[in-house]
Amino acid sequence: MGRWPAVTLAQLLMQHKLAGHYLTRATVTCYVSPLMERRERQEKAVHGEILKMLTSELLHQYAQVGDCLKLSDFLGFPPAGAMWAHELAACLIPAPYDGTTCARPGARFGPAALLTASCEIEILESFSGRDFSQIPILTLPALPVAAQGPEAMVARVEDSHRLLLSAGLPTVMIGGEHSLTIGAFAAHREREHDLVYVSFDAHADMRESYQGTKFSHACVSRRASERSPVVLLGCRSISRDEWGAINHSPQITLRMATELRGRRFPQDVLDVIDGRPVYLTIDLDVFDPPEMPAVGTPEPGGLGWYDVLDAVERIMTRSRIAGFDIMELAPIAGLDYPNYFAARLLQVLLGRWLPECKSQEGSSSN
Ligand SMILES: [Mn+2]
Repeated sequence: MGRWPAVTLAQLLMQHKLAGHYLTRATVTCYVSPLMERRERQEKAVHGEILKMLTSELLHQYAQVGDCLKLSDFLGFPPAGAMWAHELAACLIPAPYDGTTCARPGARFGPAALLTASCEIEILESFSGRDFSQIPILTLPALPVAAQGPEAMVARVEDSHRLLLSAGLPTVMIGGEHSLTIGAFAAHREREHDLVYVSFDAHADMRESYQGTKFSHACVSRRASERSPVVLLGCRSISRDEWGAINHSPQITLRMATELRGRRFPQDVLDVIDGRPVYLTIDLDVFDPPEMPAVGTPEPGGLGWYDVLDAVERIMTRSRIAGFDIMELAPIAGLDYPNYFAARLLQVLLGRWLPECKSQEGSSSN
């Protein structure tokens, strides 16, 4: 019980591509007998090389059809030492989409900018003291964009997450605009019905619909609130209608940026979460624009680096984070700092998050 199915990395890459391309529920699992797995492990060094060749061949095929780009591996590392999918610590899903962005577009370039910057940051992560060269993290090819519109793209994100989660893989999405979180959250919510949606965002994203679609970046929290309790942290831009929706819904807890600035954290938020699993979404515009200017819709008076990290740490003392995403990086040409900021944020969050996943994995297989 609790054993993750054995899926080779190459199969996973192929399945991910199929899921993105055809929106199917492609069969994800390929079970092998324990005996065979043991033999494979003995031959791991050899197979690792075969895997590498197979993977690069698959990626070459993607490039040929032009629908699935392989970006840099996070921190410049392929998932060293991992041969089977269940040996991976996490899968990163780059989602380069900004189809409903209404202010400055560019979030489609966010995943590539974050991953490129990540290749230059220190492998040893100072906050957790973890050596990331020893953590097998798979950076999947960029999710192919659905040209039909945001609903189709959200469905594609949902299918991809569902596929990876069914293989027991912890997922992290790199955006891309915030609307895609609707799909990621839906896939997680399907597996964990008591999931709480926790959002760090300058905006409430509580609109019923926006510019003709319910799958806009401005409607993310509203869609989540239809299924689960929602906690909005760091807000400072809310429309009159959104205030109405927030005040009328017992499902929603709102804490403005002023309540979190200065490394403070409203303790009562933990009572709302109350030990339930959390899906965490970070819209980078929650940060103060001088710290994080590379977002489509900046708002003054945001949170600082340590405000957010402290808050996440407080949440993790009481709850398990089921999955998370970092969204809305819209790179500014000639200004690299925000890309490094986003890359380091991903690394620090992974450093805090992954031990929890691994301990869970240990306890579930016993
Ligand atoms: Mn926002």
